[in-house]
Amino acid sequence: MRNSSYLGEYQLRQPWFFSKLEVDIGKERGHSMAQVGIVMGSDSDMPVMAKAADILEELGVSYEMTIISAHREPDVFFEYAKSAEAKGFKVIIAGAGMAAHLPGMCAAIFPMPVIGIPMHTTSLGGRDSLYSIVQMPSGIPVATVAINGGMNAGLLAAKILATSDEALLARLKAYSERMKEGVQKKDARLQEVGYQEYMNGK
Ligand code: AIR
Repeated sequence: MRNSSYLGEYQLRQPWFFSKLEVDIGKERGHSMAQVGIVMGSDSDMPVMAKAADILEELGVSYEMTIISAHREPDVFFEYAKSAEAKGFKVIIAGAGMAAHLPGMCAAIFPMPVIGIPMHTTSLGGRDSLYSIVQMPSGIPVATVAINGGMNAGLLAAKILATSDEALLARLKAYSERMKEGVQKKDARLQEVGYQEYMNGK
């Protein structure tokens, strides 16, 4: 989805817009209330990055979502990465496509974990983004998830935060339990009706 009005529509539809408002109020007081910084190279990355935001919402983790292109506005990018620790971020989730330098450069500046999401691309199927993000030199790690792996990026950020947050850990365990029950329900139906009816009913 490369429609430039997409972001505006998404903001109107999604509750995170309201957390963003809270964060803006926090910013005026000189600090961010968000634990996770979600940053993407373009609004064309939004559908994938939204999946990270959705799971953080579900798990009750605060975040701030931003569009910054490391190539098209390097000064804005540098300011973002430099101020991220002071704003209170504990993890950054950075997604970009093509020559995707945003996650790696965030990791070069921000001293806490950076999770990189390689975007699928039409020309090279996302291998360009994947290699740009995963092949970091020694000393500057980026925890890279799958191509378009927005949801896992959000989950990984939550798991990192859960190492020092008992309540969040409990919510993550409950989430895993719901996932397990979902698979078991599917298998129970398969055993009951057989694969042909299962496929027809899908
Ligand atoms: N991008 C933007 N600035 C630097 C990079 N690498 C990436 C975006 C997006 C892709 O380029 O993250 O995945 C295409 O961006 P756009 O704005 O042309 O749709």
